[in-house]
Amino acid sequence: MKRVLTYGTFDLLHYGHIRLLQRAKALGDYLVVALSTDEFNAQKGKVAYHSYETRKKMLEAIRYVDLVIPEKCWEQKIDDVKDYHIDTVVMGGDWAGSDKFDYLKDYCELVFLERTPGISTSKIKDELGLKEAVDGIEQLPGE
Ligand code: C2G
Repeated sequence: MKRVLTYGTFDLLHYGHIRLLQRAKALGDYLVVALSTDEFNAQKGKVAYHSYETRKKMLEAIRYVDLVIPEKCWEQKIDDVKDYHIDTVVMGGDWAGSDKFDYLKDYCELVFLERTPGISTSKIKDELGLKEAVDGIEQLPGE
């Protein structure tokens, strides 16, 4: 059984995410998704619209996904590869060459897939005016 692992925030789940998961699963038999926690997103400078629990439930409903685990820090990847007996780590091409992933090629196969053009979570937020709304909520005092 070939086991595949990918990482991400997967907020406002969209077709680009689905295509990534579909192609990642096609590279093996079992797909693990390491989902960024809300706390780790803060480290990445991201604020997800959906909570970790909601994003996890949405991913678990996707036929290509076999297991969702938390991504809590940049440094957990080697342990993830070992703990889950991973053969291949897959990411979108925007991560190709990144020092956050390149070292993994000493531990497993590393595959970068072309990103789906024309769609992203930030584009959705911008076009639906969510960015201001989310920023607005963040700025409300005391909540
Ligand atoms: N993606 C894609 N096409 C898009 C948008 C995203 O192929 N149009 C891919 C990204 O390349 C990534 C995955 O979908 O592989 C998840 O995207 P994000 O949720 O934006 O992930 P990111 O914030 O880049 O988190 O430790 C690594 C990070 O957790 C990756």
